[in-house]
Amino acid sequence: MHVLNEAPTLPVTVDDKVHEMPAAHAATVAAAKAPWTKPALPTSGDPVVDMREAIRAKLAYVVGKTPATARERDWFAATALALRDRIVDACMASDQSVPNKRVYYLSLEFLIGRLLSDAMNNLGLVETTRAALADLGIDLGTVEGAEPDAALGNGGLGRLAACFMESMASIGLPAVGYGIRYDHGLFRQSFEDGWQREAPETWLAEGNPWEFVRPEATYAIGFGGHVTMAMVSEGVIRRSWHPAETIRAVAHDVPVVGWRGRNVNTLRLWKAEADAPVDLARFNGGDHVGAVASRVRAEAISRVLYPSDSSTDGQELRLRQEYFFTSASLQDLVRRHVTERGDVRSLHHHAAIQLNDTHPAIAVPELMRILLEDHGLLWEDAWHVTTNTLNYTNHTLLPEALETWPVELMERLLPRHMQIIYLINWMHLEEQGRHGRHDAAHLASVSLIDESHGRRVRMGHLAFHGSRRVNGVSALHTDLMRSTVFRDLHALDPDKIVNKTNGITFRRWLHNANPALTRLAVEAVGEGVLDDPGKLRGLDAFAEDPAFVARYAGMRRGRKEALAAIITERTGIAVDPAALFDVQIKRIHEYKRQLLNIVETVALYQAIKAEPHKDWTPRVKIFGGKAAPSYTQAKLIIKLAADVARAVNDDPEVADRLKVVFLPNYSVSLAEAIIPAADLSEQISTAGMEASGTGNMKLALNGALTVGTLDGANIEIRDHVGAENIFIFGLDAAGVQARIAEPNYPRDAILASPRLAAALDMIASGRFSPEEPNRFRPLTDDLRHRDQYLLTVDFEDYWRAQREIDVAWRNPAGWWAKAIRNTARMAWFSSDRAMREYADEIWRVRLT
Ligand code: 26V
Repeated sequence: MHVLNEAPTLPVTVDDKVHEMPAAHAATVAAAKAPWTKPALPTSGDPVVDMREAIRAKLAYVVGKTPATARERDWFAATALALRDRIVDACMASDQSVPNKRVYYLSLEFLIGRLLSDAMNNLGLVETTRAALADLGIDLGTVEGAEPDAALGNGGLGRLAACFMESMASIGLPAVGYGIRYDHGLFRQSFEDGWQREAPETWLAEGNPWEFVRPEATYAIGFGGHVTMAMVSEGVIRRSWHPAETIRAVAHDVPVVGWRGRNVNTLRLWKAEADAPVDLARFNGGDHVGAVASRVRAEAISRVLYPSDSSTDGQELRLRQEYFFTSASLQDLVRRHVTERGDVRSLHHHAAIQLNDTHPAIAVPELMRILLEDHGLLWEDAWHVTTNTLNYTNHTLLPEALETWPVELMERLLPRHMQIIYLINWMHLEEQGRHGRHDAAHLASVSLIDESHGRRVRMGHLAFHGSRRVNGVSALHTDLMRSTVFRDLHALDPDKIVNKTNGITFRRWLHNANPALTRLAVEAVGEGVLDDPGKLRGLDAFAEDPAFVARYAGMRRGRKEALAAIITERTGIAVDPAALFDVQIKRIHEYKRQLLNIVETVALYQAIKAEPHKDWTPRVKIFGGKAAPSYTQAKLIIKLAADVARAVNDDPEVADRLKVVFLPNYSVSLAEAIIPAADLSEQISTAGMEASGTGNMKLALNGALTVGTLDGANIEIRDHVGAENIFIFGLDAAGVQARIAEPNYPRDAILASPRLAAALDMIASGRFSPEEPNRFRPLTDDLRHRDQYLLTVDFEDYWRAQREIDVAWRNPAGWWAKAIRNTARMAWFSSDRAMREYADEIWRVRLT
């Protein structure tokens, strides 16, 4: 047997002691620590005047406009640039010393939305900026509205990464987020006769005032080619990779300022550029188009965000994106570590890397490759460093969303990595043998390669095996990880899987999105609530205080009037702000069961028509969310919602007691407008299928009552807000598994519920689609014969819960008491709490 690498045997520390810094590097670090003094720009002593002049200067000298010619977008750029200077000041003023340990958060998605209000609020400059702009005759709200959303994510996973970045900066955790600077974020959604249409999103069309381009942080990323082997000394073999193609990754930094401006972290997004802009040989040969072909191919990597989060289509470009950003990020952080500490062997003492789902799982072989090839470590040492630096978060157990890549594709695109994966796997399986586990079924289940339908690399298994800690995102989801997808791997190392229930940043989802509620909270329990969400608990004492309740209800009424105006402006539908606003906002997925909500809407419609004179509780059903462009069934669900909306909204017999609205182009900004106006939050996924949910937390925090299943974080929300303040229905995860195993479940459930049968019949009859009567047969046939998501089974209990909600709404004092208790008891769901738990138990970073 040969040795796996030729590196000289240097001592490797296996403990967690901090290393002595070699003298040469100590000097570099000392130079970096030289104190920074702020440029002595003139100041008037009046912060509003200073801000006004700063904005005027940016408008003139950077944007190149006068107040007379400036458009709203220009005012936004000028304001953002003026604020960015303050962020730089805050950054330079904060502790510049090298932290003992940094967190690196690798995510293919950061759904950050708009940044202006975040930055102003965290710097305490909202009122100063408002007054400065007012001096110039400009309304702050208009300027905020001119900022495009940075929609660099699909949904929950990407938004979680954005909340975590904000929280890490706020709690003073030194961190760098790494991702891709997509030219085009998530597509823009519009409706054409109720059908979803997609258009490219163009957030960078007029540049991005928040970012700093860092051409000095550029890395070469290889693809394809071949691997050579050389015997460098007796029995010592070194392999090296010779890529056929290299692409440049150029850093673009977005500063992330924390609460009260105390800390500033960086979100480093990579842009793909060609090694050479034109192929000169081809150009000179007259092939002018061919000469730029490789550039087009290279730059395609950061061109567009993949708009599906429901199934892997195994496209090569997606794998290229994953490797591109993972390699650039690892090269960057290893270089930073070596510059600061001099010795790559201590990487795990000073860096904790978090893999946000499996999208960066190629980090396992890539970090190994860097350590083996670029730094000459021995295999065992490289493996020690790798598996003590990496950690992996799983965000879904749905089989169709678990990433696997064909071995053949990996061998072609990343031949060296495939070799490393084979070797990791070989050692992993050998280890099983040493523990007496020779049975084929066990080995097949823990292998990094799935051999059952073609040979594919299981990215979840790879990330799991290469990580020190693996976490789920709610208590239930983590339990299911242990008992299902990762059962056998978990048995090998029972301490590896830990739970870290998700959280949300209260700065964005309470303070910025809902200043009226924030003011109420501050008045009731004091300013301290802005720093310590635990103080929200004090609101409990006001839940039945008539004066407070009146103000809380008034606050909600204001938000509902504002949302009603948006609804009318965007859909032409008039809604009554006094009605119950019933909200389901999230990606359109069968497991999230928007269809359950629509079928219940149809049943309610039939009930109203049957008893038109009954005193029905007025409701507005509000939907928002995008379907993946290739997800046919999800797009048909949107169309059904639109067709039902048309019938219901126009029916004089319903007389406004039921309205159905589908707001187009759901986004972070739209969420910020909807959530404070919601009375009811629909969290109705099939139990066991929603890993956590975070919209559920945002809505409950803002005082919406939840109607939900015992799924994901709903269970923990119930535990916090109290079972009497939430409406739970349906089967639990164990019940779902048991019921799926029973034959005939959809048929039995439909037979048992005449109401459900009638609603399905109405949809199937073409009543909502007279121009195409069979349009919704794919939906109704599926429910009648398959119903993978147990909609029919949960329907009756959902109906019961909804009628209970109708009754509860008719008792305003009771309703508002529940709503206030929801707000009061949601503090635990702050992403600050989540980040402290990660810091303690996964990253082992001490917070100062
Ligand atoms: C999966 C895939 C599959 C391959 C194609 C591209 C793609 C893109 C994204 C994903 C990730 C889907 C997983 C996800 O978003 N999970 C959500 O994570 C939230 C944060 O933890 C959690 O609250 C949601 O319950 C969970 O669905």
